[in-house]
Amino acid sequence: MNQKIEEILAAISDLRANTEKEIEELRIKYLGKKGEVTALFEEFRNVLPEQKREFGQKLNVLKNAVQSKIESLKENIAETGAVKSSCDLTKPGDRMELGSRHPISITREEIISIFHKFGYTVAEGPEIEDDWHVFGALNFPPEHPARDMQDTFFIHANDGNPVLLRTHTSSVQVRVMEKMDLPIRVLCPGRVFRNEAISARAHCIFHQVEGLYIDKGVSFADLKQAVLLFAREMFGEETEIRLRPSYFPFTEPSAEVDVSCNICKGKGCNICKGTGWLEIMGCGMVDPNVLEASGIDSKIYSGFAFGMGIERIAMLKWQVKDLRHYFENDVRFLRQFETVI
Ligand code: 2NL
Repeated sequence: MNQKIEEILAAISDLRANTEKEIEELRIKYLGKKGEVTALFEEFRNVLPEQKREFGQKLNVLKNAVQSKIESLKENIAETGAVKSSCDLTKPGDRMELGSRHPISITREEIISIFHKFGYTVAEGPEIEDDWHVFGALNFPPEHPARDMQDTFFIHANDGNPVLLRTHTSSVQVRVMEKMDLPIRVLCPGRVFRNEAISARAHCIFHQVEGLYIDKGVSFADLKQAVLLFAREMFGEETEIRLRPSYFPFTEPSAEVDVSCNICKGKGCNICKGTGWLEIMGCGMVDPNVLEASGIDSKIYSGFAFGMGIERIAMLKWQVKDLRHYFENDVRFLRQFETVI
């Protein structure tokens, strides 16, 4: 009996309960009709008369200890709604980390908002394309090197028709020309894919914005003016442009556009490699074959188109030296753009 009293006394200091139901279960375990303490009181009847005084005192101490433990568990629950914990609920919480826009998104939105003022809307289309929308409708001859495995990611062939990843967003403009009423003024932003070795200046996935304007009487002068206004909105009021003759299968004539270097103001620095000029895009008058391939009468309508790499525009704007920063998502790089928008 002595040993049992000691055991119960040792056990009660460690008793824990989270709910009133659990406390009631403990009360029944010790003090209920068939409880452990109640059983000891039953046993007390058989104790020798000379030992009754000693055991009587011990049993009363035990009963009081169990009762006061149960009372203190009840108080705990009434005070906090749960057992007191080591957590200080009055302390301020952890700060929520806010993300920032990616520089490619910031640049894409800026390009779109500039052309929005000139009346351009945005169109998007599939990244996985067929040969017709990427090459055929854009006046690429069957043996053109851009169709080569080395430049284009081919996925598989559908009844002999290649299925591939688009190498430019012109494919979306072809879809617009096939479906939409004229005149057309559209911007096509999106990811494009080229099978190139990754370096500081090239990546196999990059982002483009292409633009297309088709109406009666659209001229090369209109193209020059649109490009000049865009360059001044994007790079500053002082910016000058220069057009160099170039070649694309889908435009004739074609040109590459340079802007005056806004770092050295045209004097020549290491950003513009001493030339005072930076290339920003390619452009040209839409080849009549391209208009006809999408069912537009090239005797009545003419148009211009342009295309630019978003990574390149963002590199020029913020002097990013290595294209790979855009794809690595290193927060030390990304946090620098927190204050831009
Ligand atoms: C560049 C050059 C260019 C176009 C894209 C285009 C689209 C259609 C018809 C005609 Cl549907 N042209 N797009 C025209 C000239 C240049 O992109 O350097 N892109 C990064």
